[in-house]
Amino acid sequence: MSTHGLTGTDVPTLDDDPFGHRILTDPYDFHARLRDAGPVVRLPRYGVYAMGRYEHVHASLQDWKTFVSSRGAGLTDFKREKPWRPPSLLLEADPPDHTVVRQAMGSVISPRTVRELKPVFRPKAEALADRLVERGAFDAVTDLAEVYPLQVFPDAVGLPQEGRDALLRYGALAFNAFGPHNDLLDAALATAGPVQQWIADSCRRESLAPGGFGARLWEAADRGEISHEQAPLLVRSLLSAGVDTTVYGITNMMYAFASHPEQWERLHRAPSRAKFAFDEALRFESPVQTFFRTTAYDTEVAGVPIPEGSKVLLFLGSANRDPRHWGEAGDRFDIAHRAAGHVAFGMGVHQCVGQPIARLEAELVLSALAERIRGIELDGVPRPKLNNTIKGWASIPVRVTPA
Ligand code: OVM
Repeated sequence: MSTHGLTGTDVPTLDDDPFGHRILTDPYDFHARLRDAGPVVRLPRYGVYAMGRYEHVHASLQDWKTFVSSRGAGLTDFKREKPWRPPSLLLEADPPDHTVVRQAMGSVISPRTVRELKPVFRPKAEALADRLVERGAFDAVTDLAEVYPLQVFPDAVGLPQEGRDALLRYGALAFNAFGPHNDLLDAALATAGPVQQWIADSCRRESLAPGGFGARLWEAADRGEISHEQAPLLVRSLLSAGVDTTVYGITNMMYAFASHPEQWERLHRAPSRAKFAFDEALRFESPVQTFFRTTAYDTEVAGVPIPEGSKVLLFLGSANRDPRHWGEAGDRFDIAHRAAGHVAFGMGVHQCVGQPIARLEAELVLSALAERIRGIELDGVPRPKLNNTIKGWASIPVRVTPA
């Protein structure tokens, strides 16, 4: 670590590339160095500031007036550079605009919606669990985590059947696009044309089946809660944030258990703990690792000055293991941990609005498996899947013992 004077004050500086393959594959040593370097650190490679400690990540996420989202939640500053797509009305907006749109989305994804979806989602989780247990060995990513969300979510939105394979590719593109224009973003952009076209077509009113989330967003426009111009962009938010996030959430949860078989045994003895186990897995290996904010004016965090217009990279995955907050147990996966307060869904006005759906999917899958499976273990070497923002695995071979 070196320190360079910026405004006369020393700000710790790290030369690492947090979007390079090495750190994306295994970020945890870097996270520890980031937290130990100070509450605010400079990453000169990208000309940005970074925070990795729970206290300051948490506080910055809550402080939407200072750390704005309307200039982009990625490396691109929308005030200086053209975004790769029209900005999201939810993620890339501030109050008061954000508040209106968030309310409309919140009325469509309500606790009631989720109660109604449960009887639709549950049998599919149980049927999939039955098939996987019967096989005895399967890939927790390609046979489970990439399968279940796509069995339930696109139908709940009311999407056309044809072309749904675009969903995962669009998610990979959107999450890579928060990072720098590196090899990962280039690879996603190479096939982006038809993917973006399918997404745009699917957001139109005519494409969306009655009764689904998509149609209900258009109905919110009919009621005047949002405008008819805003409706397709809100549907786009569902498609951007609703698929990969849950795929990676279930993936990382299965990785945590497969690499901690003793935790699975405890879950098997008490499958009703699935809800808490999901939170602990999100804390332990957070799917969304980072988001940027931009400072709206000159500010100061823990005595460190940050000038107006600075991009600030918030390391959610690092905050979720910070020993200053979680103690030495922060690095351990333990389903008895009180993981409440983790920032894997964000915090503050932007905290994940789709959370009830993500929880429903993950809890149904996990409890169905926990009831049927006594033991789980790795049956091969997991292969990581690299993305500038979302952390997960391409393959996790597992072997299971039926109950
Ligand atoms: C959006 C959105 C929201 C959260 C995450 C995200 C691609 C996108 O509103 O489009 O990631």
